[in-house]
Amino acid sequence: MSDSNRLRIAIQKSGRLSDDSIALLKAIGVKLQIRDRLLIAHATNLPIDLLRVRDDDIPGLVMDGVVDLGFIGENELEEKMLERQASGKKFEFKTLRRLDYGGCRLSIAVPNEFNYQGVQSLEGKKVATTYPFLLERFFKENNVNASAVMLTGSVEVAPRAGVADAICDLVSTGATLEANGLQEEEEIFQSKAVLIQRAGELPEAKAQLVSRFLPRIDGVMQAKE
Ligand code: PRT
Ligand code: ZN
Repeated sequence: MSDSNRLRIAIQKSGRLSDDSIALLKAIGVKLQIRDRLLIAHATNLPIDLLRVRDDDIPGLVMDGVVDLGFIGENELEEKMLERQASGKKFEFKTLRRLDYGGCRLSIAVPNEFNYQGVQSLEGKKVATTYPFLLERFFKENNVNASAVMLTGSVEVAPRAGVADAICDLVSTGATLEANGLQEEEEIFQSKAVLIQRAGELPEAKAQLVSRFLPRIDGVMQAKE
C-alpha cells in the first residue's frame, strides 16, 4: 500500500461478493495473483493494488480516502453512512456503477405464529438485526416505537432463543427464513453490489485508469443480459 501511484481497490476478502468482484476485475482486463492469506494482492499488468478486507470495513476505507475504489453491498454502505452521519464522521463517496450481483433485500420477518397486522404490530417489540441504523430509520419513518437489538450473526435464531420478537435480516431466496419458521413481512431496503470511489479528484493517471474501466464494466454487464 505504500506506492500512492497505484490505484487502491478494496474488495471483500472472503464472502458472497468476493468471487463476483474478482471475476469482474478479471473480465475488464485486470490480471491478478491472489494468495489466499494475504491482505494485499497486486495486479500484474496494471498499477493496481487490491486490499482484501471484511466487507464491513470497505465503506469506511473509501470514505476516509484510504482506498480509491471499493466493491460493496448497498446495504452495508447505507448502514455505515448512517452510522458515520450519527457520529459526525465524514461519509462522502461517489457511486460509479450499480453492479449486477450481490442482489438481496433487507426485510423484517416475524415467527409464523406472530399475528402480524402491519408495522404497528411491531410497537414495543424487540427486533434483532445487524443493521440497526437502517432498521431504526424504518421505525422512525413509520412512527413505530420498537427497539433494534444488535447481533452480528445468527440473527435468524434470535426469536427462538428468546432474544427478540422479530428479526431484520438480508434475504435472497427466503430459504433461511423458512427453515427458521419466520415469515417475511416488510422489505425495508433493496440492495446490490456497487462500485464506489472516494470523494475528491483522483490524480490524473488513476482517473484515466478508472475512466477506461467504466465502459468495460458496462460492456461486461450488457454481455450477460
Ligand atoms: O466476513 P465479512 O464481514 O466480509 O462477510 P459477511 O458475513 O458480513 O457478509 P457476506 O459474505 O455474508 O455477504 C456480503 C454481502 O453479500 C452482503 O452485505 C449483501 O450485500 C450480499 N448478499 C446477497 C447477502 C445475501 N445475498 C444473503 N442472502 N448477504 C447475506 N445473505 C445471508 C443472510 O444474512 C441470511 O443469513 O444469507 C441468508 C439468507 O439467504 P436466503 O437465500 O436463505 O434468503
Ligand atoms: Zn461483514
